[in-house]
Amino acid sequence: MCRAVILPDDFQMRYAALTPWLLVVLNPIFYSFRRCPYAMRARLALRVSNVAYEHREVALKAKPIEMLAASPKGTVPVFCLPTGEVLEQSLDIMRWALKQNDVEAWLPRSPDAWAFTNEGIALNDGEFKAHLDRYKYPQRFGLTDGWQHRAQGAEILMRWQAHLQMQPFLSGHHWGLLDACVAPFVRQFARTDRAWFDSQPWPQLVLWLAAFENSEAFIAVMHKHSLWTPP
Ligand SMILES: N[C@@H](CCC(=O)N[C@@H](CS)C(=O)NCC(=O)O)C(=O)O
Repeated sequence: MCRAVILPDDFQMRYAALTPWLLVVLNPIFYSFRRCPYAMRARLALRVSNVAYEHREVALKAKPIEMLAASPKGTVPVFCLPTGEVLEQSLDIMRWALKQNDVEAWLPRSPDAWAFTNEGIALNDGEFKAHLDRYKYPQRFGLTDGWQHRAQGAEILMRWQAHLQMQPFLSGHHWGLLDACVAPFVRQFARTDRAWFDSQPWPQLVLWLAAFENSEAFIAVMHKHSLWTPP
């Protein structure tokens, strides 16, 4: 359970219009893990939206029963709204947050921009994430090394490099949803062997990643929280 307030089952449907008012009096609860790239991108969107919420830092090896009761699938991030609605996907949390407040115009503004963003996120979360995991942890996948997957992940990064040669951000002229979704994963890829990453023929990608890692937003969302313990 997210909280002790008991709301009727059909509350969301009947009183959806009350959500902004409920948010004023009750903070949503956010279960997070600092190093998780999915949680990172959700934190980036929550921060820019300026929505108030209660941060609950969890250990993946000892997830609190409160989180598992709200979201039995057991992955972070999880976002529990005061209406009783539970968002269990980082992308849903990001879209929800930006729908509340998108002051920096992270959301795409045209159907074409949406299509490009959605395709890019699917590529990142699907193919790229699979290569990243196998490059970083080959033994977990019964591989002797991850070089093949590093090369395949690099092909995708070269596509980002091609975009960044034409525009400063993946989302266009300013940082947006696609950048925030992809950057935490590119960061993991880069950190596996930084010297190798920095010496590849993708100078714009290196600069884009460095700007992200040094940004106020990234530093803020990487704040170290103590583990949450139930009161
Ligand atoms: N599709 C999910 C993926 C979330 C995910 O896989 N999170 C990882 C941590 S980075 C997790 O919680 N894994 C469960 C575990 O390690 O026990 C999302 O976008 O939120």
